Amino acid sequence: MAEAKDDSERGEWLEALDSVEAFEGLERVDELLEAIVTSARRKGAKLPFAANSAYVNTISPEHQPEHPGDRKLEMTIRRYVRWNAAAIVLRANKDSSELGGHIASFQSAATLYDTGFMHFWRAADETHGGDLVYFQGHSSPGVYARAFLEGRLSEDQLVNFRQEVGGVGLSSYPHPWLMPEFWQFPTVSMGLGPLMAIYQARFLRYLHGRGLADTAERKVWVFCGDGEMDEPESLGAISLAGREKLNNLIFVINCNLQRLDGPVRGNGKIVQELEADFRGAGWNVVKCLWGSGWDALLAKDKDGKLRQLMEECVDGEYQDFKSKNGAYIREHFFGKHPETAAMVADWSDAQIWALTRGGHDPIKVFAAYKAASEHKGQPTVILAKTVKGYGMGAAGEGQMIAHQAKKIGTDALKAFRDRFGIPLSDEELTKLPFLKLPPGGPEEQYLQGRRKALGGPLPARRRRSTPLEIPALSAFEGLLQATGEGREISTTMAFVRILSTLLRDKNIGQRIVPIVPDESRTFGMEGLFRQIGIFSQVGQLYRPQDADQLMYYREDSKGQILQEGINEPGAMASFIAAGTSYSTSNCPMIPFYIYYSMFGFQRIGDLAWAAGDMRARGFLIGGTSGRTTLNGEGLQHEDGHSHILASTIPNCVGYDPTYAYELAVIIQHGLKRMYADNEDVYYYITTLNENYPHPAMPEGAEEGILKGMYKLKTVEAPKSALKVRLLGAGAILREVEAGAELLARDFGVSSEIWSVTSFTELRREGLEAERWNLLHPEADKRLSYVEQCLAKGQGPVIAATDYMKAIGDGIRAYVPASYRVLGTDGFGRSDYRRALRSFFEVDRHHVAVAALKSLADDQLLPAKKVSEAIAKYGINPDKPSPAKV
Ligand SMILES: Cc1ncc(C[n+]2csc(CCOP(=O)(O)OP(=O)(O)O)c2C)c(N)n1
Ligand SMILES: [Mg+2]
Repeated sequence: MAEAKDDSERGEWLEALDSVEAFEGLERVDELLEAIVTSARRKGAKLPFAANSAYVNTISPEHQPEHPGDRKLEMTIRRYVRWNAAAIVLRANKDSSELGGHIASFQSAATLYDTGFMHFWRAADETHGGDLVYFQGHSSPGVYARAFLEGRLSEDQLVNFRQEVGGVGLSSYPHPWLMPEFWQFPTVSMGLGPLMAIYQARFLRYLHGRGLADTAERKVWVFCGDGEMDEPESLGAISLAGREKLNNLIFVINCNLQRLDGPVRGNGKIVQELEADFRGAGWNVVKCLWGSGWDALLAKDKDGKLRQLMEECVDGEYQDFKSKNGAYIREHFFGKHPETAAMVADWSDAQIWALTRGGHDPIKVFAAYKAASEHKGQPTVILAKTVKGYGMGAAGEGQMIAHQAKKIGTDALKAFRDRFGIPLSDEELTKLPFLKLPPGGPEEQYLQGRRKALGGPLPARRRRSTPLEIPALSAFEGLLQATGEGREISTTMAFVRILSTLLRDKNIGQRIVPIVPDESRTFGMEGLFRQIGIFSQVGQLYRPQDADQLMYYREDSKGQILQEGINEPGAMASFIAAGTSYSTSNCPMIPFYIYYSMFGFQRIGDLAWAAGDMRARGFLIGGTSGRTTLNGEGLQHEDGHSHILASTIPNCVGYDPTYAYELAVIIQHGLKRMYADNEDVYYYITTLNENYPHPAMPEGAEEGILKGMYKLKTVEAPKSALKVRLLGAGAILREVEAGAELLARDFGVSSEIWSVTSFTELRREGLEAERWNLLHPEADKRLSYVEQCLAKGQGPVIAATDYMKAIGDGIRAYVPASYRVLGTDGFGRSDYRRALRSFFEVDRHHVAVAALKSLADDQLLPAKKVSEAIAKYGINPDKPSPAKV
């Protein structure tokens, strides 16, 4: 009885639904259902969660806008682009496959790119700041192919795809470092593009919110592969985009169902999975799955069997269908149900084969792009279904091996030519010529006309922006003086004072972008919350708990701080967006990203590499650095290697200063290099949380501070000829100073003390000198800076650092004396600083012992003296090595 009642009731509801649809349309159905569902949820009903819509296009044919272009001309142009893109790779691989390259990915995405270039992407001009397009890295041949048709790249450049050493070549992937007037965003390390783009879109809002640039009309378009979405970075920040309502952001995910090895989700459906992910994160999802040929079939699908079939098939099958032919699809797809088989019973196999996927249909793609561009209040993701290697036939279309295909046999090449109507004879074909559109013809005019209408060519990168006026060093006068009797500060505190000074500077104060990943209080920066505010598009919708405090937690729509939460990759992406704003927005900004040094390069190394490639400028401040200086936090927090990692990035300038005046000199000079002289470098500076007194800057020290070392002082031992040179860096310089006192007092050894602000810069300079000498064997030898510094003094050289020994070892070749390095190799652990420095053998006692041992090795002292020192300072000579325990 109950069941019968249920059924009839259900029938009534369904009938009502049909009737609403028939008389008022589907939108009204949506509205009513939403209201009913909301009401039912509030009553406590447990409705099943469904994040998915049906496996069909989001935009129905009735809602499809008119395609405004000349589709015939566009098709011809696209075919030329397709051909040239393939020819670029085929020619590079003609003789050997050493150079590599990809064909199949761009062939699957050609219409997706073409539609953007023809109708959507604005270049920067006087009236518009320009859209920002993140091209999928390995689709670069397609982008080059189009730039060639536009006359922006020469045939010579195309021939030299992936052959850059001679100077005319094209980079494998988008690399601003290698093609600084062309590529804006390095995307090829999968996942970084999507992540960086989200923060880029948010940064455009930041610039707008703060009144620094008008970015209201600008959009960020991001092209990613469906395989790429498996990278945690790809999806990791999508909820930020949803939360921040970034409707200036459009993701286009090319769902060709394949990655490198095989299907992305052979046993499932990547489109449906991504739809759920993005919807859950608050995005507008536009599925573009089926080409126009399917419209009539779907219109006939009254019983829903075709839709059911579309949902039943998994991606492994969809890939297989498109690798075969029409007959195969008739049998294995439509043939699964008698109703669907009947739908195409009177179709030819060729007609079935001609049914395309949404991402290959310009009309569907245009509709999706238009909807995305006009959507309000949410970012949009377009899930475009395509075929990997589209048009490549046996050479790659839907084939497992599609991704790696870089050679095409003559038959497959002919098939490709015929399929796309490429005007080449059999004989011409094998020479793989690059095709130009007939000069002055309608296609050429159309191509140029479209880009003209959209403001100019893309991609294009601005190299230079207006130089900024940088404050003189005297602006930091307070830090150049000694801290004074009994006052102790840390370099972190000194940094905060520098930052405060800069924030107040009338020329560049507004350009400073402090970025923190939930560590402001750690670094004593909480005063800035109140002073300059935390950026929030909606201001502050609550009364902060500490509102009655002087320095309360303030969010503001004009706030200057980017508070990224516990999210180092996101904060680094903000650093990159701010650090490249001089190029992307013609608005130089000065990011200071302050974080726990251990969660920097080690954690986000690939983004730091991308920042270098992208020519980002700004300051990374590795706080609480040093393996024995951040003492209590132990193994996971104590960084003794970030400077080594930083040194792997060619244009990252690293410093490990000890004293406040060193920090001031370094930052002031960095500002000048990056923002007045337009140098494409960025800085990594470590700061410490250890408090101690700071001396005044020694006269004339600036140059040495910047080059990497300068003589700090001499500690003379009375009545002795024994001399050593002690180099100290960062936190350990002060142990070196104390060690020098021990040496003088206990062993009558005099020391020259050098503060090493940057072993990395010293090594780089040394390498350059060495290289020059190698290549100019008969010229006067160039002395490295290290050699110059140490040429005059006497005695062995001992260096000590809170970083691994490798950092000090880097200058060994340039030290004109015996050289010993103390460093902190091994896992950190918690204890007092004094205990840790003893454990890692970098404290004053070990400095003294090391100096004596060097003197003994140089036959200047009996070895017995070293033993004496070991005993005197209570060192256990048989204690296990800190690098091993
Ligand atoms: C971090 C990272 N890992 C691996 C690669 C190597 N790689 C380049 S393309 C590719 C497959 C890409 O598949 P998908 O994202 O689906 O793009 P499609 O070529 O199918 O459009 C791989 C593994 C890379 N570039 N970056
Ligand atoms: Mg793919």
